[in-house]
Amino acid sequence: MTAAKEAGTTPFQIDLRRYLRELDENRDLTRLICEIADASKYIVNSIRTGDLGVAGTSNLYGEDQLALDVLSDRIIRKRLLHSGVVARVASEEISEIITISPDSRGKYSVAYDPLDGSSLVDVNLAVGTIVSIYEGDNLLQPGRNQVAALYILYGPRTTMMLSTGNGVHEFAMNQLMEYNLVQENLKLDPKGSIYSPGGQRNKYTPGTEKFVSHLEAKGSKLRYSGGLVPDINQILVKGKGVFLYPHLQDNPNGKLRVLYELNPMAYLVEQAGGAASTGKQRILDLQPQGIEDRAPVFIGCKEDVALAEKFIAEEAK
Ligand code: AFP
Repeated sequence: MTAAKEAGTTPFQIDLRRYLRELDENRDLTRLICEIADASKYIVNSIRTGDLGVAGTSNLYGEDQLALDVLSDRIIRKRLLHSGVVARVASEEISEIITISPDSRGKYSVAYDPLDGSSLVDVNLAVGTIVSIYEGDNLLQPGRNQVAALYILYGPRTTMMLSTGNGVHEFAMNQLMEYNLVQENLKLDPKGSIYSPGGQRNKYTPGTEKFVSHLEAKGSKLRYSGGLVPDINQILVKGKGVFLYPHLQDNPNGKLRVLYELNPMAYLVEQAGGAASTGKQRILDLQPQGIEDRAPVFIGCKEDVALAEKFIAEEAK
């Protein structure tokens, strides 16, 4: 039975904290997730009204940081610092892992992208916060060891997609800026009918080109916003589709970051019955070498991802 049904209420009446309590989640993990949820209230406000300019600094990838990137990072980091349950953090906006508590017993480590897709804020498209959570202090371990992952999508509505390893559940921010359950246990169909292709098409390798041509030939609809969070959210909520940011002829690792983007998204999509692959191996089995690692990705409905892997294996022959 679902937590919503056990409580004898409609899903809309269950808030995030209560939902996690009813799922019998660890109290410290619940605290951590709720701290991130609280931080997102301030990020929403910054996105709505904040400075759209550059901060004059760059991140570990050498990309210009926007004032909003820096502010969102500070908002989340401060919450994690004072939560009392965090050992280490890594942010896409800072160049090293920060130790918050040297004693990691019973604590969590968090990798996060505070404002993914921030270059879309000036054109008023949707952006998001992505979070990956591990027990202990090791952030350089395979993503299959995550104990929770979530993203928050700042679109026309603010929603959160969360998994603590028991399915993936959607919450929406209400007028009091609290998250209430919208739907539990989202599931992906085996095959999708939308596709989100990242990277320049004329740089695709033959296997990826064949995969995308196949999707087009079967009538899949193109849905690509330039923001990973809204693109993955569309696939999860509609229950069908595949997102790719593949290896390119001049860039074997694609663009997206393993710790901050791929692992948490792969965890959520697998929890919904989907798959996430580099084209050659499961994303969640990658052993990160450093916080800056990138990898190609094919993520979404299981059969679509398997087909991409098949075409990519054939290109190697
Ligand atoms: P920014 O954070 O630099 O805007 O990048 C967003 C992102 O990492 C991810 O959210 C998108 O899926 C991807 O980049 C889009 O990349 P392209 O601009 O190359 O399509």
